[in-house]
Amino acid sequence: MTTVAPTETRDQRLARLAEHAYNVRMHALRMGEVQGQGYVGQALGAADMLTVSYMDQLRYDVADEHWEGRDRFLLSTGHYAIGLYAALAEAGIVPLAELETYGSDDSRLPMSGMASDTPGMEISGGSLGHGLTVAVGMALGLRHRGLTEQRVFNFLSDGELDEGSTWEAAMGAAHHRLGNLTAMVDMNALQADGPAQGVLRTEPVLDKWKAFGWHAIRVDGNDLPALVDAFDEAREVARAEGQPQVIICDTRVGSGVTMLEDREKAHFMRIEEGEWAICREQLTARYQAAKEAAR
Ligand SMILES: Cc1ncc(C[n+]2csc(CCOP(=O)(O)OP(=O)(O)O)c2C)c(N)n1
Ligand SMILES: [Mg+2]
Repeated sequence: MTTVAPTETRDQRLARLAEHAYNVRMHALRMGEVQGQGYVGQALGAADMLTVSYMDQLRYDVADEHWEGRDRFLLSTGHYAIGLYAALAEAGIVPLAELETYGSDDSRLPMSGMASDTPGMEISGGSLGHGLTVAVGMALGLRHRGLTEQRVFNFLSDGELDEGSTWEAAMGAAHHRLGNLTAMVDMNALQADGPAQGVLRTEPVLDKWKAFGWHAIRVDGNDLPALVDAFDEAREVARAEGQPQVIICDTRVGSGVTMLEDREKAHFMRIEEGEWAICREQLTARYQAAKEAAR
């Protein structure tokens, strides 16, 4: 099942996605409030990438998470699980009411992504730098089994570009001509220890992926029209046999909520009790203003 409605105009498609992205951010705030803290900044920053993935690009069956014909979405970054749960809820794979259990004992939505716990969670992330290696194996496996229409998507963080295993996997994907593999990198310029480029300089990132044999695209990851174009371009390139694609997305931590966008210590945010309502108001105001401007 694909979520793209074939009769939609581009404007309708973008308006629909903008609403989904707003909802995804709301879901993330809802979960964040349950715990009073968490990786909320990453979830908001990656909300547009996750929205385009789940509400526009991926094929899946809401009623059957193990459907063989599905595209696989692998979240390398276990700590981004709150963002993925928000997208899974918007897609209807995780019930909305369940978001209230986020991070609690016996919840199917633990703070770090666990394949054993959550519907639609393909791998357990957390130990960074492993997602792309698993994605390469999965893409090879699909091809060997003759599942040539199915694609593997891997969501990576910029911190994972510091891991040697990521680049081994990148080399392997090009060597095996895995055209059914699409990576997306959340370049939020942040790591646990501070600004990403201060921890280890990885630029020029676009040139590096190209040199590794990938079809590489770089976009503003909070610009929905640009993101849609980038994903469409990757889909044009995608084949069971061919060139793997990477979409490098420059995002802003906390995107959509003004008071969180410039927060220091943004890797793991503590948000005070009275601030959640303000976060929601700011998100809604920004969304409504953009909607008006698009009229
Ligand atoms: C292999 C490995 N090394 C170190 C860590 C500890 N760690 C957890 S999050 C993180 C930051 C990684 O960068 P990124 O994912 O870009 O951080 P964010 O943008 O979420 O701040 C690190 C180093 C880990 N989880 N796995
Ligand atoms: Mg980062």
